[in-house]
Amino acid sequence: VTRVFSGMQPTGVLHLGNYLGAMKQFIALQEEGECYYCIVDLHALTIPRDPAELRRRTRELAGLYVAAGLDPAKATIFVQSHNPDHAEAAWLLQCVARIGELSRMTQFKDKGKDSESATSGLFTYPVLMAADILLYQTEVVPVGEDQRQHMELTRDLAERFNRQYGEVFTVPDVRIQKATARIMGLDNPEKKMSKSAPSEANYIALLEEPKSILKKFKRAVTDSGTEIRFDPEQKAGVSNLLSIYSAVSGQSIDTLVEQYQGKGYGHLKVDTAEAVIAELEPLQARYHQLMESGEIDDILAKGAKQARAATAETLAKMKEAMGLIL
Ligand code: AQP
Repeated sequence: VTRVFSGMQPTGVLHLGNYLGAMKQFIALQEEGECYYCIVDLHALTIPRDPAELRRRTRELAGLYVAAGLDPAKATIFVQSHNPDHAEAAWLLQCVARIGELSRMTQFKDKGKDSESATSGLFTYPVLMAADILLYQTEVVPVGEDQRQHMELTRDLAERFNRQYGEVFTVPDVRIQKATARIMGLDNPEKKMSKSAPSEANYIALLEEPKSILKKFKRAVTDSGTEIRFDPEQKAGVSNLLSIYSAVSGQSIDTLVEQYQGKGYGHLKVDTAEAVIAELEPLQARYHQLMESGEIDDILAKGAKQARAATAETLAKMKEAMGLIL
């Protein structure tokens, strides 16, 4: 069976981009692989957070994982900091990673490069991400397009470690779902939908009220034309609506384009909103039920045990290869 690992940060609200780009792949893969799905709370610390809010968001994300369809009987669902091997392996890998390659990470350049007060964790975070993945001898990592560069670094670090110290790691492959790899912001379809966007009009949160979802889609930025066709370059807004509608309805983009010939953007917006609401309604109902039941802490405790059991051997191999006494 294929080993699968991926994670999400318990920061901000989870949005439709995270769901379509990453989470839906997680759910599909749990049927065929040995899957580890992590809530990467240590990554969240790279930017100062309110501790109480971080704790709340961590449970919330676990609840969303399960409500969206991740099954703790099929996949290991756990919190990163509950398996101390991640932080330990990250240190070992920091002594393999180079300052030059970390300086080239675009996410670091965007978020922290010009700031003297950015934390050093923000700089080394891609190494922690590599440790997360490599510790599980992961073969496949389902992520959205924005993680491609971090995945290349992960592969480089695995190969370098294997060359320098002997074969310890599997070199993982990235899995990006082309059609939903980059869901764009509703208020600005030139940029990806993002939870750190300055305006709430940018994203649809997974727990958002139907009324608000409809309103945001109605106000989604499109273009001054009238023709509905799929052309991300010229018609980013309309194409984004088509991608979202197609992903939640299961209808192909070609079918949708045909269906909306001669109709206005307004129709497409309302129908996309309704399809999204229908997709999210059962998830929201399960989420509220689950959070009331208090089940989440048990699921996370079981996940932590399974995660620790899965990484002990690889961490020991890393230490031994690097010359530490076991
Ligand atoms: N717009 C997107 N379209 C498709 N996939 C996306 N992902 C994020 N945005 C989109 C994917 O979601 C997974 C979890 O991401 P994360 O928790 O690491 O957060 P992120 O990449 O930092 O997501 P955000 O929402 O964009 O947060 P900010 O604004 O803080 O950067 C990843 O697999 C990611 O690719």
